[in-house]
Amino acid sequence: MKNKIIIFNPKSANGKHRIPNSILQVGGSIHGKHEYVFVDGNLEKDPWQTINTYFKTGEFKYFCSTVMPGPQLKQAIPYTKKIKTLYPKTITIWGGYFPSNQYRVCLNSGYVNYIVNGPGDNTFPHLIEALEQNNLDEIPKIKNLIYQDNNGANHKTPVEALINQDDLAKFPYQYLNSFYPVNNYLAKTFMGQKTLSYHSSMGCPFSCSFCAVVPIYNAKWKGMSAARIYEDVKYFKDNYNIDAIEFHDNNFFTSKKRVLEFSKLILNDNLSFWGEGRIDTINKYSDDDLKLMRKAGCKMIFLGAETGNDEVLKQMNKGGTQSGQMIKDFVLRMKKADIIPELSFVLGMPAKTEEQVYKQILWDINFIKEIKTINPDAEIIIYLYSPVPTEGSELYQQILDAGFSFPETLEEWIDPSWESFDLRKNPLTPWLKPYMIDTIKNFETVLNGYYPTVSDFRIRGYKKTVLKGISKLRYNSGFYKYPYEIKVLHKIWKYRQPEIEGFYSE
Ligand code: B12
Ligand code: SF4
Repeated sequence: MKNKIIIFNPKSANGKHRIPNSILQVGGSIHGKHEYVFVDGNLEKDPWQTINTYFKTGEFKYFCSTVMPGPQLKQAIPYTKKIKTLYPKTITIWGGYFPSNQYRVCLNSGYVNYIVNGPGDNTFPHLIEALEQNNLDEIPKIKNLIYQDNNGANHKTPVEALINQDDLAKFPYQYLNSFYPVNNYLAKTFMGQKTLSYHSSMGCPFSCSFCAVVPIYNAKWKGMSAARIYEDVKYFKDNYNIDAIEFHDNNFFTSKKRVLEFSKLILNDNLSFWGEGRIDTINKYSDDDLKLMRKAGCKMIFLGAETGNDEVLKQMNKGGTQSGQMIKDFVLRMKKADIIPELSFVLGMPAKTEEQVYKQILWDINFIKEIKTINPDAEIIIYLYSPVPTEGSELYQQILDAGFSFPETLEEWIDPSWESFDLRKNPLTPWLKPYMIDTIKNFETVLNGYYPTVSDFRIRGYKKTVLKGISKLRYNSGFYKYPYEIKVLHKIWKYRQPEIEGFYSE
């Protein structure tokens, strides 16, 4: 009898949860070949108990976890450690953005055996096959794998070219449904009563120097065809009556042809959709293209504006043609197209002097206000710059020179200060001083008071009017310090910013 496999999604958010696409796709890669179970930490009261019950049967040999930085580490780390202590013969396999980027600390822990570096669709079945047949000579030949040999040396096998995404195994929705009713994942959001989360492409064709996608995908991107996406969408439309889709791709709008084909396919399905894209890419779409997308249901697009300063854009290696002026022109175009641009800004980039760091922050705050004047519906997401270990990049060298370093043990990663770092809320970067963080945070609070996000659909009517009213003077005068009155209202009304746990949903 073959050994069984646990595929685990550690808890990532408190609210209503999304379909765990990472583990779903990993499960799909071995579906029908190996016996496996899904454990979704988001939906289990006590995931450890569920996992332990499986292990107690003696039938399970593999503990496989997807791991994103931030809250998921709080279950991934202690559970994996405990499993290795209680069931030492277990083979532990991690995949996802955290272990792919921070593989040294994971392997050095001694309780993570294998890391799938980037896509697992071929790597995972190969690895399981090699381990099941005890064919250890095969391991170095498996692409996208990171592991430590018996002498403690780390090995990174070659990266596999991205596979044709239409060749991916069908996602095992029905099997997932046998563990957790899929209907429960279809949340009410600002877009619709039942929102499907879908991931239709891997990687991204750009190399922004601050982005965690780059070290893994090296500017490669491949997407499913519009027809394949539509197959799944139609399945959910017919079986679950969904009315909205959240595309979780890093860069959904990379191929205009694909987006327009998809828009045509869903034109009469009464759906709304949201996705992530780039300003300089979508700016190349014609007004008619935008019109078609809007008609098809495109309500909002998340876009990395990062900064309006062209010099800093260069430092970030946005790798395209984006400029401050383009951002302004673009938000106006989006206003005319009736699509909400959701712009993310990265504040707190390193600079030569403390004064320059602070000056840039104040400059960006004013730029954001200018954007809001051009298009008041534009949504603003503010992140503090959190370094990503892009070895060999100029920016990474700059941050190392400035005295920044990552934790050396996995346990340190679950320290609250590193958790905030992951959430891009407290960067622990030596050049960003506490007074600068205060300025950014206070501005953010005032901004969210004066312009509450539409994605938290509870904040409307009188709540919106009151928030706007009490924030107006601060917003207009630029006095952002101690905005306690706004914070209190945010707390009472449980205001949810979308950047940490996703859109408010119920
Ligand atoms: C959905 C999502 C979320 C959801 C999680 C919902 C859920 N189901 O649990 C929410 C909104 C909660 C979220 C939150 C955050 N997220 Co998030 N999230 C994503 C997003 C958009 C999609 C993930 C996904 O489903 N991908 C689809 C699957 C199919 O792809 P995949 O995960 O890469 O999986 C493949 C491989 O990686 C590998 N693999 C993955 N896991 C495993 C496991 C095993 C065992 C194996 C063998 C293989 C394997 O095989 C898979 C198939 O090929 C990604 C970006 C992206 N496009 O992936 C960001 C992303 C992972 N998030 C990110 C971040 C930073 C966060 C936050 C910290 C937010 C913040 N403030 O920025 C928070 C906090 C995390 C938390 N709360 O735990 C970053 C990680 C960056 C980094 N530094 O590593 C990403 C990459 C976005 C980005 N470009 O910045 N997130
Ligand atoms: S365009 Fe977005 S996803 Fe692509 S490298 Fe830049 S920040 Fe990362």
